[in-house]
Amino acid sequence: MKLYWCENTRAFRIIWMLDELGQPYERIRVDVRGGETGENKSDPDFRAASPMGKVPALVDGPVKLWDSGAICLYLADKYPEAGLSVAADDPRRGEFLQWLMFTNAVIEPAMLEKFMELPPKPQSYGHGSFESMIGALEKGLKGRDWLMGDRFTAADVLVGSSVHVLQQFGLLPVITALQGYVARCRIRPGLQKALALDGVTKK
Ligand SMILES: N[C@@H](CCC(=O)N[C@@H](CS)C(=O)NCC(=O)O)C(=O)O
Repeated sequence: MKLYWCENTRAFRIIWMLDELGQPYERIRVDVRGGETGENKSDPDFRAASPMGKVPALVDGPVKLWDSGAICLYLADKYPEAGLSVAADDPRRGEFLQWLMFTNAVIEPAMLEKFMELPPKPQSYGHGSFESMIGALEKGLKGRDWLMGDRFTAADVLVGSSVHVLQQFGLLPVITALQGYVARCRIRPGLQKALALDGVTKK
């Protein structure tokens, strides 16, 4: 597998995910901040893998994926022995998918609303509001170590990575269930590895 990656981007999620899986891969840096002349930005293999020129992108033989949520689900399903997915015939598959989509569909647009200080329009925005996003997350994590209960899954890689960023930016409310969750995520070796990589290669 080839992972197109850049430091300090959403690609850190996939470094974490691949570490949880223990699968080998090649990491290729794409300087997404360097314009068209940035390292590997116009590499035809990268452009073929990522039509929008964004990272992360993953190539696995003929398979090309260019969204962190899709990549996490693909990898979790491809390596079921790692226990990061919930099988298609499991009654809890729906709940798993719900949380798996929550980051890109709800947390990220809600974060943007907060960062940009956009006027709240909870009925128009698909993500509702920053507050309703936090409320849903708190409810989902109450009394649980992970989103699916005792089991850490790919949904935690996605949600955990965004909650980590929220806390870095001082936006994570002081709510026991959320603070405990981010602390549990931060001691995962895969997240530490992803963050170290962001630090050491930072330009
Ligand atoms: N929904 C995508 C978003 C990917 C994305 O926006 N990546 C940013 C870095 S975090 C990027 O590559 N930006 C460079 C650009 O758009 O040129 C995902 O989650 O993978």
